[in-house]
Amino acid sequence: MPVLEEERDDGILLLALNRPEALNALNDELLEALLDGVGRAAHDNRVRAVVLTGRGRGFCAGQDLKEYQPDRDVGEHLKTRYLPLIRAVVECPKPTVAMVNGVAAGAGMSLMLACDLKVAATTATLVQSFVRIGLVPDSGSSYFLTRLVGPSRALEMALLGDPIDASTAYQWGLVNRVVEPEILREATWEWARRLAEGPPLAQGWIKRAIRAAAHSTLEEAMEREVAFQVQAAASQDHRRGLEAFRERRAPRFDGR
Ligand code: T3D
Repeated sequence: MPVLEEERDDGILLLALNRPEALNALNDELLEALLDGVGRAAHDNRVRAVVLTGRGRGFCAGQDLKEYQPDRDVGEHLKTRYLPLIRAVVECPKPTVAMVNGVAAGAGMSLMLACDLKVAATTATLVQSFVRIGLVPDSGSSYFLTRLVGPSRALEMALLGDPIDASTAYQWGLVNRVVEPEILREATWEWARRLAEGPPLAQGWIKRAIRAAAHSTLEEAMEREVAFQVQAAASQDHRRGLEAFRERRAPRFDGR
């Protein structure tokens, strides 16, 4: 069985971590497959939205601790395996959605946080488990968490390592939507389908603008908005959007 399963549904690419016996913990094979999958999605014009999920009862339990020796070069491993993956998800020009079916722990939570939108089952939990094994948040967790929930809650999660449930994650802004497990796929697809029908060029610029705004001044952000808007306004998708608006029908965007 492949450690990463792929399903295609029109413009939606589902990447499903498939090591359910280990709650989809990340070994090198899975890390490589994920980097490859996200990288291919970025360049495949048929893919308009990417959904990440886990098979079984977990989303992702972070680094596989059974295939890990503390005497290895952790810095090298993070730099060559985890950081490229997190960058690939964040920089993917297509919208990414985490379909959080169960526990997201350690770097598994970082992976979830790197996605643009998060739809969680009521049964999902999020845990900054690093501290429980004497480690510190990595793979972007300190960055994403602090920006999303502020330093106080980020410190609470990172220092105590207690799991939070989906409802708390929603209240804190870590996930966008919480639904019953039976309708997780349907609810995720509802958004993924809309994203897949959206204007790809504008979506790519939206992602870059919002991400960059987190560490920009107002002036820098407005300058960036102008640069992106000039390009968006020149796109065929924009003309199609305007036509559709005037004709009172849904637009068809194709990324030109
Ligand atoms: O160099 C580097 O790579 C450094 C990078 C580090 C990045 C990191 O991600 S460090 C953080 C690593 N992850 C963790 O510390 C999480 C460890 N897991 C847990 O704390 C718990 O399993 C959970 C909170 C995630 C879930 O708890 P629970 O009670 O629902 O499930 P469980 O019974 O603990 O686990 C179920 C099975 O999954 C179990 O298998 P078994 O023993 O019944 O055959 C368990 O061993 C396995 N499992 C869970 N997490 C991992 C794992 N196997 C390997 N690696 C895991 N991370």
